[in-house]
Amino acid sequence: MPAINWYPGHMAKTRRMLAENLKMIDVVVEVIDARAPLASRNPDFDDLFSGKARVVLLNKSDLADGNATKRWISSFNRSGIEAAGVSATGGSAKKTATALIEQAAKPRVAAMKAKGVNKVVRCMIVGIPNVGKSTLINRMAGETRAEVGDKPGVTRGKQWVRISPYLELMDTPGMLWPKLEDQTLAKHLAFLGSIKDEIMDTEELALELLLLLQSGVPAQLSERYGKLTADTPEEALLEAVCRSRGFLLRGGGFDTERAAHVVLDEFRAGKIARITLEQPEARV
Ligand SMILES: Nc1nc2c(ncn2[C@@H]2O[C@H](COP(=O)(O)OP(=O)(O)OP(=O)(O)O)[C@@H](O)[C@H]2O)c(=O)[nH]1
Ligand SMILES: [Mg+2]
Repeated sequence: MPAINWYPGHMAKTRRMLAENLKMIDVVVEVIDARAPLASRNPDFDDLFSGKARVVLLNKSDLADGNATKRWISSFNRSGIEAAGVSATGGSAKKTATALIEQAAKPRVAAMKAKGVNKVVRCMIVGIPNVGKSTLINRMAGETRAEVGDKPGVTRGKQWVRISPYLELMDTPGMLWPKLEDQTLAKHLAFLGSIKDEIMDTEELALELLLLLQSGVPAQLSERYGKLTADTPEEALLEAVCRSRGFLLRGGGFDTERAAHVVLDEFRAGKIARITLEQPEARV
C-alpha cells in the first residue's frame, strides 16, 4: 500500500487552538480507540499537554477484545497513566469517565476548596478523528449537544458543554499524528475509519483487513461471509464476499468495490468480531 499522507492544514489549526485554550484546562481527557490503543494515541499530545493532569479513556471497548483492553489498562497504569475502558454508546461511560476526571482534578479542587472556592473543573476532550469524543460528551450531558457521525472530521471547532455546575467539557476536532512512518499503525487507523477513505484505495484496504481477520478470527469471518473460509486465497477474498452477498455486476463479474465498502463498514461497526489489532506486549 502506498504511504498514507493525511496531515491537512486544519490539523495544524486544531493544534494551535488546543494550545491556546490550555491555560483554562484542569484535566485533559484523551479518548483512544480500544481496538488500536497504540495507533489511536497521538504522540504529539505528550508535547502539547506536558505538565497537565491527563487521563486516557479506551472508548469503543464494546468492539474490542475484553482481555486485551484489560491488559492495555494495566499497561497504561504501569506507565503512570490513569486509564479506563468505556463505551460512549453504552450505559456506564458517564460514571467511569466522571470518576477518572474527579480523581485527576482532586489536587486542584482541594487547593481551591482550602481557599473557600468550589472549583468548576474544565476538561478538554481530545483524540484522533472518529474515536467517539463527541459521542462521549453527549452521553455525559445526557442529551445530544455535540454533532457526531460515522466518519472522521465531524467536529470542526471547539464547543463547551456543561455537564454539571462543577464540570464542563470542551469538545475538539480530531487530531491525527503529525506524521506516521509505521505503515502497520497507519493501516490500523485506516481500518478504524480515522483517516478519510477518499485518500485511500478502498479495495486494497479492505483486502488487507480481510487478510488480518482471516488469520485472527477466521471462524467469525466465515460466519459473516459464508463463502469465505480460512483457506480462501488472498486473490479470491473480495470475490468470496461478493458471492456471499450476491454483489454481481450487470455485465457479469463481481462488484468487489461494493464488497470492499461493506467489509470496512461492517468491521467499523463491530459486526464481524470483537478484535483488538494491537497488543500491549508488542509495544516498542
Ligand atoms: N460501537 C461503538 N460506537 C461508538 C462508540 N463511541 C462512538 N461510537 C461511534 O463512532 C462514530 C464516531 O463518533 P463521534 O463521537 O462523532 O467521534 P469523534 O471522535 O467526535 O469524531 P470527530 O469529531 O470526527 O473527530 C459514531 O458513529 C459513533 O456512534 C462506542 O463506544 N461504541
Ligand atoms: Mg466529534
